[in-house]
Amino acid sequence: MTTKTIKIAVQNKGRLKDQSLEYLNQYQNEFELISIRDDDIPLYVASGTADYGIVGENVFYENPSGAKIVKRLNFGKCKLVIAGDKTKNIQSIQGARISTPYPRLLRAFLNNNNLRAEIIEVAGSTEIGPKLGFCDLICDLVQSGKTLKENNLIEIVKIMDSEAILIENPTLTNKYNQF
Ligand code: PRT
Ligand code: ZN
Repeated sequence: MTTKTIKIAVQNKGRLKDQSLEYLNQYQNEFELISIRDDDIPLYVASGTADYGIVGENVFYENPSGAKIVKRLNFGKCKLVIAGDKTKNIQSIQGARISTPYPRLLRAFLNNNNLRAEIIEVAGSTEIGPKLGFCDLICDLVQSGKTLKENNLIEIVKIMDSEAILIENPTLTNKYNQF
């Protein structure tokens, strides 16, 4: 029987990189690492270019791919929230302009709650939008809450919790059982 080196897609730089490598170091196996931007990890795994991947749940659900979740990894914890200045509350969402790097997750939340709002997709630095008048509210990740505070923003509602997850190509189920 031939054994094939398992290919694992991990973030090439950024918040999940070091802990992803630390997690994989617990195993004896030789892995072939594919280092890419986190947004592309679900697609690489779903297409079979990588067998497994490590990515945040927020990225996994924002980029539907067909990859399957193997397990939650207990690092990279954060939450996706809608936030605004202190004059804003849950009623402020209806009709608001909300900027976010996660338009799909925000759209699903709005639809599930019968809310209508304008979604403005941005790549980053979401938190400076309201004070520049670019948007009324933001929808972004929060960990310590420091960035919201620095921008005089408060959480209005939580959309989801997120942590790093191990995902696999759907055709692989139970083929490798080292994880
Ligand atoms: O280049 P690439 O596309 O791969 O990286 P990226 O810039 O998209 O992602 P990166 O490296 O910033 O984050 C990777 C993953 O880490 C995210 O997809 C989340 O799953 C997870 N994660 C955990 C976080 C945070 N915590 C986090 N705090 N990702 C981003 N943040 C940002 C947040 O956007 C906000 O601007 O940190 C700021 C808030 O942090 P606090 O501590 O001030 O609340
Ligand atoms: Zn990214």
